Amino acid sequence: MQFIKALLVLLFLNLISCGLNAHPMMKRAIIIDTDAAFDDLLAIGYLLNRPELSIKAITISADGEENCEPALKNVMSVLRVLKQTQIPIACGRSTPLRGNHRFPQIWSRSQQLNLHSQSISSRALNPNAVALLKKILKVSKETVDIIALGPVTNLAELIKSPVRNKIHMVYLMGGAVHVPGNVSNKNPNYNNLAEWNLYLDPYAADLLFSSRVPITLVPLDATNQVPFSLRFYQTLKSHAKTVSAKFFYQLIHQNEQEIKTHAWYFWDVLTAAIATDPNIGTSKIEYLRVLIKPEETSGRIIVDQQRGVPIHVYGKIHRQLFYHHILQYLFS
Ligand code: AGV
Ligand code: CA
Repeated sequence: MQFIKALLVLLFLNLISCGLNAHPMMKRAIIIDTDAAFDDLLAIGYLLNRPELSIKAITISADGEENCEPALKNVMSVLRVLKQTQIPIACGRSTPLRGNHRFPQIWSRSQQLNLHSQSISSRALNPNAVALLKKILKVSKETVDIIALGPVTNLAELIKSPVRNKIHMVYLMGGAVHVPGNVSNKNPNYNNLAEWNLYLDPYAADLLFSSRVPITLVPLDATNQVPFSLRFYQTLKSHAKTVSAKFFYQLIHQNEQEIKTHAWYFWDVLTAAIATDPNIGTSKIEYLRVLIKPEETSGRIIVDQQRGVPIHVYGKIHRQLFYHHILQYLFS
């Protein structure tokens, strides 16, 4: 009798724990929207290496740092190295929804990266990112997080569709809230308050912000705290032992010059890390809005208690914890 009682108690406890933990093996669904620059590739590598995530698709914002074809090739190189070529990828349109802001062509690093050995089918070059995003959201049983690492052109088109209700959170690298922007770095007299990702398609950024889709913003205020320091670069070198760590080290090494001039940050990698570990920094709600016009302030974020929308904004970052994550998920 005693034995049966104990068995029943055990059975009961087991049922409760299953109920609390309905799908212990369920992975968190993620979509990455990226302009496939060099730190985007590190961010993608980081996310692919996090075991608790399931990356459902990678879409290219082709009006950012890279055009569609080199961007696809860059992303495919990462998928090959990490043996995850089954993940669907698609290009978005190559122009902003409105306006004519563009990246300086010399910043396109894909030629330097020399990753272009693979061939791309002409079908992959069709700008069907928005269709892929809609499909993934439609078939997904649970809500999906989107990690946005470039201009938000694709997302602004996506949120016109009712499937936007399946978006749980957009983690966005972009903007400068209480610090100067980076668009003016090459020309200090020009729009010194905007950040590149929002500047390239300010109209799309405004649509996304005003849509009320939940946004967690990782602006320059946060990313300025995680530079590619020379010291950390040396640490990465000594950790580059596996095939994939060597690949990522090589990517970084190709940009040694920028790292030495202190112009580089782990912009997108920090955003990916925050999406997976919110305790890497602290955030608070701010009421924000994106300016589209006039040109001198186009793409700039302003705090506006009346007309702004509530957004989770990251401020202070625990730099050591973040660097530790890079070593653990990109270099081991
Ligand atoms: O503004 C930061 C965004 C991030 O998504 N990008 C780089 C990251 O991928 C644009 C950018 C700012 N400064 C740059 C950038 C620079 N000096 N070189 C290339 N891209
Ligand atoms: Ca980027």
